[in-house]
Amino acid sequence: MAYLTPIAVIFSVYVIYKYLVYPIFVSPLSKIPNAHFSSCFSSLWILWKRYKEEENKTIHAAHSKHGNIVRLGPNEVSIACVDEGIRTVYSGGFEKWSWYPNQFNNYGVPNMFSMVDSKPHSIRKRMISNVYSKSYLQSSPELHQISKTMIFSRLLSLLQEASTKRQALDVLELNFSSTMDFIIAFIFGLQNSTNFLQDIPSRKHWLSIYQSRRPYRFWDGELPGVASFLKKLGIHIVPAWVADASRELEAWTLEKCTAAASSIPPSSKESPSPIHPSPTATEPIVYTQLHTPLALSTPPPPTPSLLPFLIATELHDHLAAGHETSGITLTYLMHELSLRPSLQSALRTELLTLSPPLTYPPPQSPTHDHDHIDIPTPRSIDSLPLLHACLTETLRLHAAIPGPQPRITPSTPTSLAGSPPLPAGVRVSAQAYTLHRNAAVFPEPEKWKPERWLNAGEEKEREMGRWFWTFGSGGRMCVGRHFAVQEMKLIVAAIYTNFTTHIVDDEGIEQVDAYTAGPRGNKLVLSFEHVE
Ligand code: HEM
Ligand SMILES: *[C@@H]1O[C@H](CO)[C@@H](O)[C@H](O)[C@H]1NC(C)=O
Ligand SMILES: *[C@@H]1O[C@H](CO)[C@@H](O)[C@H](O)[C@H]1NC(C)=O
Ligand SMILES: CC(=O)N[C@H]1CO[C@H](CO)[C@@H](O)[C@@H]1O
Ligand SMILES: CC(=O)N[C@H]1CO[C@H](CO)[C@@H](O)[C@@H]1O
Repeated sequence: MAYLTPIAVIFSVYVIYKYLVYPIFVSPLSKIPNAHFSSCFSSLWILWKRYKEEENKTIHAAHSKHGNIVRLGPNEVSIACVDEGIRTVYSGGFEKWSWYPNQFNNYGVPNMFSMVDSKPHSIRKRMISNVYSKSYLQSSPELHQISKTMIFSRLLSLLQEASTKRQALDVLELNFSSTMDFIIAFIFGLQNSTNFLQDIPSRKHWLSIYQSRRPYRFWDGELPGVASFLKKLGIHIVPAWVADASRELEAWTLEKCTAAASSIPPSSKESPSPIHPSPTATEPIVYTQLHTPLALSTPPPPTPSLLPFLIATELHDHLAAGHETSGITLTYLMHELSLRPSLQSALRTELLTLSPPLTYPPPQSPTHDHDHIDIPTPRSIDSLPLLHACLTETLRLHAAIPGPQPRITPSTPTSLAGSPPLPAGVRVSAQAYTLHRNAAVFPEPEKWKPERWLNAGEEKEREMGRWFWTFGSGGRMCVGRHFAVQEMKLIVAAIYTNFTTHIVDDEGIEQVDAYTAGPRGNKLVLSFEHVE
């Protein structure tokens, strides 16, 4: 054994200590129950579960067995509680993990969702959040105009035609279309919006490239080094067309930004005079909101040519985050309602109290002049209790983003769920899927029961609210949640005022185990019948 020099001995002892003795026996994490016997010294098990798309299910099972905190890898834990749980992790001091920028940058440029550091994040969020606040959205003349156009000229006329012809519809695709048209019109202006509801070829093209990339997300998120190393050796685990698909979508968004820029009068780029909303044109609200402060920001963008990308990376994320999550939620809500005809009629009774009701064709407009029809105020739709309960319960049971939201422990050692203080740099996450299945808070958690949100009593409602995590919490909570809720309530109200729905084909309705979790079958086919 002549080659075993003292240096090699010291090195081996160090390696054994660092990779076995320390994580298994010494690390504060060693006091936390292991999800798998190997979790204390290896991440291979959890990586394998992620690769097989079983992560969320696996983590849920581990919490059911071991309690509110489990160890997933030598340097990774999952939590499933509110106190010393999501309140500690998501309300300050814990930055996002590199998993976000690895997957969610666009044009190679970070956006609000993918930024790791809280400082640039909060500057960006301050620029944007006003136009997504509830009070802004409820009183925005642009969104009012967009809503009338979407609901009466597009959605209801399309459903009326389908129901008259007794044609069943794939509501998943329909929902992606209506939520896309809504968010795009709000960001870029109605004149430069999509019309995915009616323009089926563009819709199919866009959605199919967007979704085709999903199976390759694992590599970018978890093992970005491995994919790029193998690529250098000429092995493409992520096919080249995935990058091409992303580039095509990014180019599409940049084009929309250019169009929005040209609809702001050039003389007043810094404080644009609003376009008066009309049935065909509205101000590009989010584009303008972002363009002005970014163009004037100090320090200025490193090069002026970066400015378009700073804007586009953000807006590209909003339209992606905005259409898919809301489309999935609407699909599950319509599925649950389609299973319950008597609930549909109770809901319709409630909807007919709106003033004016959302009946189609709209009573005030014999001429189909959309400037003269009106829709109920967002506030009045928002305050319908049964509609609210049905949506909230869907967001709970079928959270569109059900899985872990990874963060990193800060330099101040922090205890979680009764653990010893954890050192800096540990990956920690919670998942809505598990928080929403706490039977002490949500009895019979697997059942879709809107009544749990009706007359729950103040204390119970507060408790359920603390555990409700569909939109995350803290500084990185979903900025689009009020937009999503307002849009979804309006769409559901418009549909169930006029139609009843029945299931034609719901095969594969169960949710996939993925970051954004739609139905495995990628469809839900319903029939729409006129209300007598
Ligand atoms: C049902 C609909 C929606 C669901 C379930 C949802 C869910 C979420 C969740 C869970 C997060 C937090 C992620 C984390 O903590 O890492 C988030 C963040 C975010 N969402 Fe949504 N979202 C929805 C709709 C929207 C819409 C319509 C927009 C459009 C603007 C949007 C834009 C964003 C953005 C920009 C962030 C990042 C916020 C930040 O980091 O400060 N979302 N969303
Ligand atoms: C944006 O809208 C303007 C005004 O209607 C139109 O001239 C232009 O072609 C549109 N651009 C795109 C990319 O949709
Ligand atoms: C819209 O709803 C009203 C009342 O619920 C109903 O009388 C009318 O037939 C519906 N319109 C369509 C197109 O089904
Ligand atoms: C394997 C898999 O798809 N798991 C998902 C569970 O949820 C997280 C975050 O929500 C996703 O990133 C994972 O991909
Ligand atoms: C049934 C159906 O048409 N489903 C479509 C849903 O959307 C994806 C892309 O988003 C299409 O690939 C599916 O064909």
